[in-house]
Amino acid sequence: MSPLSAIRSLLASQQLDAVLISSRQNKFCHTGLLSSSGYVLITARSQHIIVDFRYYAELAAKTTHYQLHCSDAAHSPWQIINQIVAAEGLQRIGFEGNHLSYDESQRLASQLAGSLQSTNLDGLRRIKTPQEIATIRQACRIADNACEHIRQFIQPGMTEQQVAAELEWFMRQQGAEKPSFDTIIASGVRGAMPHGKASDKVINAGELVTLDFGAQYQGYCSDMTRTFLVAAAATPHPLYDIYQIVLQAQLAAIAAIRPGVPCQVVDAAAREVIKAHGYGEQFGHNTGHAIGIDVHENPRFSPSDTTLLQPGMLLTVEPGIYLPNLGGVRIEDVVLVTESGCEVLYQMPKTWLTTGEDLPREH
Ligand SMILES: [Mn+2]
Repeated sequence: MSPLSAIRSLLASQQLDAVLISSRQNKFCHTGLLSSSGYVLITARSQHIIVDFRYYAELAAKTTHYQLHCSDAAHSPWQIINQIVAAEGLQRIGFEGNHLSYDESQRLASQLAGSLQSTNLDGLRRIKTPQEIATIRQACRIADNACEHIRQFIQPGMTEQQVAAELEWFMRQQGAEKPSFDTIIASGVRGAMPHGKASDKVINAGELVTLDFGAQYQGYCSDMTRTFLVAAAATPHPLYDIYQIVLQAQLAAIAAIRPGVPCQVVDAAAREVIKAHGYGEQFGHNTGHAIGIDVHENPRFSPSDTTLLQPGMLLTVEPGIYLPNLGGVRIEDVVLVTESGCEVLYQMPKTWLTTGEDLPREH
C-alpha cells in the first residue's frame, strides 16, 4: 500500500476528514526530506506539502503528486492550512499528539480551524516496504564492514574516544550520513554500563570492549553490538562463560522469530537462557526493538509487548549481562522477519573474538 493509500484508510477508519503530519519520521515518505520543519496535510481528496523558503526549491524540483505551498511572513502555515480546511469543508482533523510538545499542541489548537483529534501514525511504519528494506540492508552493511575494520584497528593504549572517531570516520567513508546514535564504546569495568558512551578511558589488553553503534544511510538506521577481547595472552578470561551465555540467549531469541509470534515470546526466549544461568537480575533491559527511520521504534522485544510479528518488520536482538565492577557483554543483530522465519542482516561472526587477530575460517 502506498503511503497515501495508507493514510486514506486511516482517515476512513478513524472518521477523520484530514490528517496534519508534523513529525520528521512520518513526513519522510511523503516529502523525501528528513526535517522537522513544515507540514504534510492529507485530506480525502487532496494532499499538500507546506514548507518555507529553505526547503521550497528542493521540493519543487521533485514533488509530483502533492500540492506544494511556500509559507512566509505574510502566509503562515496556519493560514495556508486553514484555507484548505475552508475550501474542502474539513471538520475532524487528526494531528500527531505523540510527537508534539504541550506548547506546540496548544498552539495548534488555537490556530487551526476544525476539531482536532490526536492520532498515532507511527504504526504505519512497522512493516517496511521493499525499498526501505533495501536501504536498511545497506545501512547494516556499512555497520558490518565498520565492525570488522574496528576489530582490526583497536590496540591496547587507545582511548574509547579514539576508537569511536575511527569507527564513525570509517562509516562516513562507506556512505553513512552520520552515526545513527552516539557511539557506545565500553571497555573493561565500563562494560557493566549498557549505554556507556565512548569516554577518555584507555582500553587495556585483556579487557573486553563492547561496541554499540550504527550508521544512518539515506535516512534509515542500523544498530549493531559486538563484544571483543582486547589483544591479550590466551588465558582463561573471567567473562568468557558470560559471553557464551549471552550468545546462547541471542541465538535462542533469533530462533524464536517468525510471523505470528508475539514479541514477548522472543524476549522470553533470550531471558529464560540468562535466568537459567542465574543472571536474570543482570539483564535489566529489553531484548530488542524495531528499527527504521528512528533507531528505536515499536514494537519491542519486551516482556509485555504482545504485538504479533509480521513479514517485513525489522528488529534488533540484543541481550546482555552486566556485572558491576567487573564488566559486561552484549551482542546485537538486526533481523528481518520473513515469510518463513527471519534473516540476520549482519555477516560479522558472533563467536568469542580477539581484536587484531585473523577471523576464524568458515568451514
Ligand atoms: Mn539497539
